[in-house]
Amino acid sequence: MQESIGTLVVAGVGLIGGSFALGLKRAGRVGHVIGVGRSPENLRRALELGVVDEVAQDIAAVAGRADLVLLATPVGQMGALMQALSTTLAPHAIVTDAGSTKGDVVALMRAHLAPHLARCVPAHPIAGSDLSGATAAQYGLYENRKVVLTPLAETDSDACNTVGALWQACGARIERLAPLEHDAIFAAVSHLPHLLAFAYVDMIARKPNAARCFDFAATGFRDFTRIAGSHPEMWRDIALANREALLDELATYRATLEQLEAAVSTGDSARLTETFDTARAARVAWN
Ligand code: TYR
Repeated sequence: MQESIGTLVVAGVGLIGGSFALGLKRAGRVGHVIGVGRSPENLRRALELGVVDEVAQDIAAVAGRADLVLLATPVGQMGALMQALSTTLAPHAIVTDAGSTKGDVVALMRAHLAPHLARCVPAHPIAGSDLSGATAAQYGLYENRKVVLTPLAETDSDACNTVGALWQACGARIERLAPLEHDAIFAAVSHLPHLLAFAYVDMIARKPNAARCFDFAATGFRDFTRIAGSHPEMWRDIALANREALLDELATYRATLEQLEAAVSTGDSARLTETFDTARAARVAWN
């Protein structure tokens, strides 16, 4: 297992990839960071801010120098990146990712990096915010956050432990899950609420009196909708990548809403109280 790495290639130098690079730099665990991305403007800022030491627009041009590649783009771009990597990667190089979905990333690794699976470590840092881009990157983002690893049967323990150690150097705690369980859990506690927040704000924005509504919206609105300010492309890709689990959660949520709708319409106060009591107790216990 390596405690530190020579050259890190980060594809997607945003909040997540940028904060990983910064965390490793502060911990003295990385020698050189190459940032790869589609936006020259974002890469320029990443360089200026010292998040990366060098930039490139084409991952194939720099992947051969990588000891570790972190894919931190929206998951919809990861297949093409893996394909571009596959021919140039050094045999020892580790490939990991920061995608919010894991079943699709595992399948993409199998499809594009078949000869390299021993060095593939699918991962999901449970951290972030509604902010995005290199300017949002920060040193302490992963302090006391969970990072879930979903290694393949083929992943060697050296690669897995190295990735774990690097996240720990950023302050994170390592957990392991099977990809299927991972995707079911995050459909419920992350992907569904993001979809709901987007749907709800979209609904309000389309009202004829939207401006008046936003004018009077206050704390409850802010708390419920912060995540509707998240990166649209990232969340589109997550919704499509985890579609089955997300559809299950949506169906359950719809049924729950319909029950509440019936309770409101029939004036079933016992039903409303029961739902609110259960929810409140669970939420208070979680906090
Ligand atoms: N969007 C979440 C927030 O604003 C952060 C997050 C997003 C965490 C995606 C994990 C993840 O997969 O709090």
